[in-house]
Amino acid sequence: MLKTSLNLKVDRRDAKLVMAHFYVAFIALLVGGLAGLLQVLVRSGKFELPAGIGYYQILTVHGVVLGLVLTTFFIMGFQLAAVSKTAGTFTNKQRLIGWIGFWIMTIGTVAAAVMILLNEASVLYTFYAPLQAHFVFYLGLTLVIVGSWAVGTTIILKYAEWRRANPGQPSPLLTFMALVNTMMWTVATIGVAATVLIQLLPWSLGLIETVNVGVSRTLFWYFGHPLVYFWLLPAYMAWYVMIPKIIGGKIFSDSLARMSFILFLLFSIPVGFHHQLLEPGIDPAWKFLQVVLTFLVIIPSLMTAFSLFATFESYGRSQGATGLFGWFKKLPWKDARFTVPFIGMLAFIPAGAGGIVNASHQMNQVVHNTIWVTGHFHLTVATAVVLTFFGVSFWLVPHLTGRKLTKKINKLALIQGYLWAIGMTFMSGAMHAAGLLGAPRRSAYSEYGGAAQATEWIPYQIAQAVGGSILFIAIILMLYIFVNLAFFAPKGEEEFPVGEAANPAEKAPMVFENWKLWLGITVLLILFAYTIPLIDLIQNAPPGAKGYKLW
Ligand code: HAS
Repeated sequence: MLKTSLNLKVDRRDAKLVMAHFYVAFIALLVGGLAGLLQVLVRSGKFELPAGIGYYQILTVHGVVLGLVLTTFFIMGFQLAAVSKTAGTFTNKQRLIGWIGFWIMTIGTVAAAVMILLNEASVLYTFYAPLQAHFVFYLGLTLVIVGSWAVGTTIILKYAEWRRANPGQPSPLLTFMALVNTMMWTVATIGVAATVLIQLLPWSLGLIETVNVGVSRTLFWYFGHPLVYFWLLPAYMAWYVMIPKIIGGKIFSDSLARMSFILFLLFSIPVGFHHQLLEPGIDPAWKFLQVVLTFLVIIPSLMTAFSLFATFESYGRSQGATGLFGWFKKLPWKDARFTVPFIGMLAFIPAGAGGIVNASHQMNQVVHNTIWVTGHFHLTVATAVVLTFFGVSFWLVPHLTGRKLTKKINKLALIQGYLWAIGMTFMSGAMHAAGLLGAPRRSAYSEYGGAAQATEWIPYQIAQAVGGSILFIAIILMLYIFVNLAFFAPKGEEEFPVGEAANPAEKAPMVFENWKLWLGITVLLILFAYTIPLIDLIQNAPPGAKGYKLW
């Protein structure tokens, strides 16, 4: 064990910074969850929004607040906690930069949220041009990103300090992972910052009249795909490092975990075209290349699945399990810190399979822009990732607030996880099925003039409403648990679980810490995958688009 990974508790001052991020994240869960409930009710055809509130306004609230705000704030808080715990307490300067970042992100969030609530920015979370929002919305999003860079700087500075103090040593695994995710995020957000600052902001201010839609979507997806791995990697941090400790087992291999994170850094970014397979203006050869790279980014997830199975099986066998699946019974099913993220892992198997369908160029033609895709991302981000974040909160929030996860709350947490699994099976299952029948995504309820095909979708839309309502109950339960763990649970000590590798003698190769090498390959891959298609999109652009406000 390295000396700095012996930090028993996250320092109180660091804990405050982490909790500040969590407060925003859980407020976002409330607001976004409510919007989600309203949406499924509207889409069932049995309910209309009151007071002239628009469906697309609510959909924008839901996507932005859950997809961008909840995730970014939770992840930044979680990574700060992980680094503080394993690389040591932040210096005052590092923490100050973290606080500055937190406030910039919060101000940006409020600005964007106010514009959506005023119905000035009902452009959905992808804010595709030529839909045009109020400039304050774009400004708000810019601030969220700039703020996240500042918080990321805190992590990078701590990592650098640790490396200086421990020359020749591999950094603590959790710190390493948080660093990789921070670097991926930084490289990826350059794309969205570019489209917002160079295209959308001046366009919404009237400084330029038209916008090149192809370029703006390409820059968005250059960011949009690594964005989903930015959500996923913190869940993988919990799966690789915390879950083994919680069950009483070991990390299968420290080096394998690092390698899978490096592969994410390399392959997460040059794959954005798999979101644009049906868009004109991009040569199919470049789409094909990015589909191949997409299949490469599946490999680290398969490595993760392998490693998790190995951890579970080794632990089960060490407890006397026999037979092919005997280990399954030995897992601590009554511990919500394990079971709730485990439901997330289970969901990630069909979720990942769905992703592979999406990425397959021809099959994408069947599912693209149908509600199948919505079903896919409710299994990935809204189950695998979010249930893992909830599982983390069950021990991290009391650890930070000096309280205990009681038996009663543990039980409620389990119920919350089961409810989520049931609600999501209904909702996401129905979305997948309706999508295959052609039901569009991003659309309010419509009978499409009584078309026979549209009537086929209605039973599935009712199933979505049933599932969505169960999910909303689970959200309320989660909020109750969060408030309890933050303010009311009995005082005490809650463990911050950090697993150890099965073979402690195995030292991770130092080449994993060679950032010039990894960032160099990352940049080369990006240049290779994007330079020519982007030049093409600019040189052979159709006339630019004026802004539209269709709501
Ligand atoms: Fe995706 C669209 C392809 C993963 C999120 N995706 C989306 C959108 C979102 C999203 C939000 O190629 C919609 C964007 C929009 O608004 O338009 N996705 C993939 C592929 C993967 C993938 C190939 N997606 C994710 C993750 C997300 C996410 C992760 C969020 C966190 N996705 C696509 C494509 C589209 C797309 C196309 C565009 C569709 C279109 O046309 O618009 C892969 O990374 C998936 C790999 C995963 C696996 C599974 C590994 C399983 C593990 C669990 C092990 C379980 C254990 C427990 C050990 C190979 C690690 C088991 C125990 C037992 C006892 C059984």
